[in-house]
Amino acid sequence: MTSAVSNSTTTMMFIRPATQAYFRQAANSCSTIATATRGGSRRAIVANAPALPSSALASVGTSSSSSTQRRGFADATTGSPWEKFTMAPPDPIIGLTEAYLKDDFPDKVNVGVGAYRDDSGKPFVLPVVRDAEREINLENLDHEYSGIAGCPSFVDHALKFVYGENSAPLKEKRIAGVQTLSGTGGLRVFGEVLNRFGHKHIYVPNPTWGNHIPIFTNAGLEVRKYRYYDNESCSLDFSNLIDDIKAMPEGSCILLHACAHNPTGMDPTLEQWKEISNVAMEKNLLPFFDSAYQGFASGDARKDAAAVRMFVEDGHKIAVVQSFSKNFGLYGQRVGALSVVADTADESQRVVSQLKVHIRPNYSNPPRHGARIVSKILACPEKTNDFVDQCMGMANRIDGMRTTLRKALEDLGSSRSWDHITKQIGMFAYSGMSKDEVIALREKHHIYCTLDGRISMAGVTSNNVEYIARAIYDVTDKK
Ligand code: PLA
Repeated sequence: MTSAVSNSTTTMMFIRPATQAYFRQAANSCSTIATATRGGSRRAIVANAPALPSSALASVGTSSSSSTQRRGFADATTGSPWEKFTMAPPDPIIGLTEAYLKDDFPDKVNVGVGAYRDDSGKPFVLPVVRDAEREINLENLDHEYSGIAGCPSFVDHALKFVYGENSAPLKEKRIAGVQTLSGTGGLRVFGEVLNRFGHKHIYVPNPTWGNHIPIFTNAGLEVRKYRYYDNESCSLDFSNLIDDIKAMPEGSCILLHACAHNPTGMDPTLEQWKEISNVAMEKNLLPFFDSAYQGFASGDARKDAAAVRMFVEDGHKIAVVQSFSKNFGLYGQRVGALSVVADTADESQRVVSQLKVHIRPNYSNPPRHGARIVSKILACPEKTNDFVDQCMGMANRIDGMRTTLRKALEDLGSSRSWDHITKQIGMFAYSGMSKDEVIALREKHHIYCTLDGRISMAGVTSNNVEYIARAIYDVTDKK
């Protein structure tokens, strides 16, 4: 068997706004290397590079008490400690929004970052979120610190949301849960905890959300990839996925997207999840679910949690990180949770204590407001129903746009097949466009999507879908 389980490269593409040359340079660059002089020796700082070794961190930590090291860091001629810092590349996803905002073309389109827009292209605040906020405002709450593990009632609701009210380990108080700085913060905390408790590597799907790689690298883990997607057939590469899982060292941690895989929009079927669960059990793997789109994917939160719940029922001691950015539309409020299924209630308390050890020196404790909103909604059956309807409304609008975009491309007479656009689910269409086509889309038509051809369907509206289809047709068929 030839396994593609491989060490990741941490190369990340980047884009810059202004000129064609800029875009070309971005597309061709794998990393940006800057050099800094520190303590007399030159070090290479690579964009999205692995975390500094602990010896280097130690010297950073002590530099403030050492005038020699301070002098070594400063430039000899100007004396500025920052002289040698070169401009880092923009983030491959968030950097697109920055470039889009600078573009003054009237029909520009941002389908880069996965942030939901209503059909008029505006950011959408769920009405039930507005209601909850109004009630919270009337309560005249204070702004005291939260606990390190966050708001306990939020954590309770978050766990029920993903594991289900009737989850056995939940009832037996065997699930260790903490509030986190949204999904990203939970991923980072758990990455650090894995590293602290002896894991040297983590497996992520290829492809995966780009930020997974620097998150885990910075947490001290080597990021390895398992095969996930077949670009030829635009579908799940299931047999190679299973082969790669079988080739993983016993006990490895494997990151799985709970639903609406980012960027491909292709999830395993329930039968395929079962097979993954069985193989993971044979290899004694630690399944770690990134659940960033629960409810947002199919419109049904229970359905979107099916894989997580199946793995728990199969007896895996999984970990789950939840984001409430997309489903509740609380992007900037940074609402998330991290949880771990333990053997006993006592063990789960010990796990929480260790999670707190990592959170405290990191960001001390999480923000309150967004967690209060989610708690308020999930504590009230009526509000929960409103949430379900409104979340379904977002999922349905995206689904409708998938059909419209595909049809528009077909009506234009595109020579390519676009049926994967409607086969995929969740926020993104993994279009299959090449890097050059994506760049042409941006340069000629002011449409911003990521260099891997991922289109955020959440930014496609009745007003821009025709324009997007014509532009895609132009860069893929006409060239
Ligand atoms: N996990 C996955 C799979 C994600 O797609 C995202 C967000 C996160 C975690 C983190 O979300 P949070 O920290 O806001 O909870 N991905 C977005 C945004 C939607 C981003 O890149 O930050 C994306 O455009 O891919």
